[in-house]
Amino acid sequence: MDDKQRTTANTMLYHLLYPLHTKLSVFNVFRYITFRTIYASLTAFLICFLLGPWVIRKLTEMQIGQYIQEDGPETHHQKAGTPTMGGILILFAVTVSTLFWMNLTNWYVWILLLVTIGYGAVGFFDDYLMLIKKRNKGLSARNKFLLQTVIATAAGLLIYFSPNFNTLVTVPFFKMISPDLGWGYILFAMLVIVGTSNAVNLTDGLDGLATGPMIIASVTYMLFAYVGGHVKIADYLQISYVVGSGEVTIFCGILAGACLGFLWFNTYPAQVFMGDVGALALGGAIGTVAVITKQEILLMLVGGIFVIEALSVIFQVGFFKMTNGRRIFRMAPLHHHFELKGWAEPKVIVRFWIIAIGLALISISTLKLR
Ligand code: 57M
Repeated sequence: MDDKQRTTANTMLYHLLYPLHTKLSVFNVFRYITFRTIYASLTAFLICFLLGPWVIRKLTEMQIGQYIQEDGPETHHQKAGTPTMGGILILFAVTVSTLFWMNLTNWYVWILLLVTIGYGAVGFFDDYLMLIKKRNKGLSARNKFLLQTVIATAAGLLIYFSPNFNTLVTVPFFKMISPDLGWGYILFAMLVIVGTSNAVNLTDGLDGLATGPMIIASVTYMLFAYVGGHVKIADYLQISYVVGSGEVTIFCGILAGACLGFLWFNTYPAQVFMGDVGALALGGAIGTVAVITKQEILLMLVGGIFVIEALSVIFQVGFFKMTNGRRIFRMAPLHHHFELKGWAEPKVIVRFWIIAIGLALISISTLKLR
């Protein structure tokens, strides 16, 4: 089955334009996942790029500016008042492009939107409370975790009950090992989604630091979704074939496009931050992509930067508590450590991007290396 056959697509644009294919054969291209991925990415990119200045102006007018923690690195104090909650724009671009270009009869499309918009709403609430309280604290960690868990469990259940979805877990580098988690898969999916969302959120502490690796991870999963959703290629590469997951390729392209458009404004020196509304949503989205494409564990490598940042916090906080105030790093998450060592902000950011690209390449090699 090739990508043309599988997508008796039901996108809005498809409905509008495909009937014309009898008159103009060029409209046949709407059936191809590859074609729709390219234009869906461009749509998301252009929405962020073109609406960015207007959104930044509106956020500034509404005084949606960042409160900076006093105990952070000094260089961050000058960032006070930078408009935040730019993630609203990312969410808008992702939703519009998804509705326009993706096959709306595909179950996975709705699960992806549920998590992305659901986590965006949790983040929005968190950012909003932060603005009302006029300090760098929004929802309590407990409430945030609770809401994230509810949404991720709903997604886990929906994925579990998706037609033809199996509960085997792919272990990178070990083709012969794929444990079947049965019902436990729902809990596993929940952990992947919640964990990734929080890890991306922790990473989002320097200009473009989360946006860059999000683009890299999305492009990497774009490839995995395409090959894993294509029965012949999946068979050839001996990876899990997930019926209908080819459509997720388009969603990954959309994530990458939206982040790229946002990065135009979020790159150093940032004109806007994404806020929790963006960070939680993007993390939840890529976590869900990893589950649906059955490349769950691989996300630890593809999103290695997010993992390293989260681990730095876990170790720092653990060590801090166990030793009554001693530290492993000058400050966690890890990017603060390098800042306090005197690295210029862009140097930390770009070096983290370079590592993310390296990790993505190693991840792609798992298609052959096992
Ligand atoms: C949110 N938020 C940024 C912006 C962004 C457990 C603990 C380690 C948690 C952690 C924490 O709260 N992390 C989550 C991190 C904040 O950015 C906002 O938050 C959104 C993402 N959620 O979109 O709206 C600041 O980050 C900077 N920033 C940029 N450019 C960007 O594009 O420069 C963000 C985006 C912004 C801006 O300055 O204000 C944040 O860092 O607050 N807590 C921490 O990270 C704190 N770490 C800490 O306390 N470490 C301790 C250990 C023992 C827990 C230690 O190592 O000693 C530090 N964070 C800050 N100051 N700001 C501590 C000091």
